[in-house]
Amino acid sequence: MENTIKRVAAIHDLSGFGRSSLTTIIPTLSTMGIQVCPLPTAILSNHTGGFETFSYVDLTDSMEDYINHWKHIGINFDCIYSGFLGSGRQIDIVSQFIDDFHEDRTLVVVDPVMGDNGHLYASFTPDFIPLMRKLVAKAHIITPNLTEAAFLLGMKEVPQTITKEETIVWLKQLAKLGPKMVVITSVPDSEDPTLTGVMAYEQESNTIWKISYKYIPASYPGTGDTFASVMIGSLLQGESFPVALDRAAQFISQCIKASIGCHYPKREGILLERELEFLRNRPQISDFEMISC
Ligand code: PXL
Repeated sequence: MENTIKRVAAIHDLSGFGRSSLTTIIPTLSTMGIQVCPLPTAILSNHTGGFETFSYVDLTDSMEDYINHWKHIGINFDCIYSGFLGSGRQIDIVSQFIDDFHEDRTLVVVDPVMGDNGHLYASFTPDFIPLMRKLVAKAHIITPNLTEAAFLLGMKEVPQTITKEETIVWLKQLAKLGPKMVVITSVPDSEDPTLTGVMAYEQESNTIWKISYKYIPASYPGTGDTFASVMIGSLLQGESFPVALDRAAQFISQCIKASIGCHYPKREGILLERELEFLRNRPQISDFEMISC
């Protein structure tokens, strides 16, 4: 029988505690029947969102040798998915990796992990932002949160609220950096404070997609990694772009609902282990909005 398992190169850090990056990406994509090949960028004792201290081993110097062995054994990928990068030099390494491993069928997803809630994460300085801007130019899809989108657009301050019309302008400006599809996660709904959502732009069809779900006043680190993983898993399973976004948004919303009533520190992340089984079946598609522009 032919091997039909799709394969993803996941270029992210390994944080030992807190449910982010590789510790959420691997179980999420594996549950969806996708093989994950990690290319670790750094090893941390725990992620940097909400913990005062962390140990940090930068793996920049080992990445090129690691990649050369992948070239030697001749593996190829259905998707290249990068996230948290530990140094400016890693941007060049990932950029070269995309050039070397990209084939016609390869989906390139760059999650420009840099910050959240208006601030850069502790391990980044502002000079990283223009470097990340160069990397997003190589992606088919980028998945910034509102903070990362603002930084990529060169803003110094991140607005607390944003209208649908302003988000559409941001999405189109981000697409001008190079990616064909731009997804902004965690966009508050300026017309209805009970809702939050994801807005996306597909350049080829000039279409905006808006997926809304009930706003729950809780923020957990690592949800961006889970969101992008479910989106990628769905696309590799053959779903359309809006359905992949809808599945990812529904899953995050469900995980937050499952976690919020349990009393533990939010910095430990969503209770992914409890919800993973729901990724095995395709949920009903919810009402998403399509805006042709
Ligand atoms: O989930 C994003 C992320 C990835 N990697 C590290 C992080 C964070 C967010 O806090 O600290 C190390």
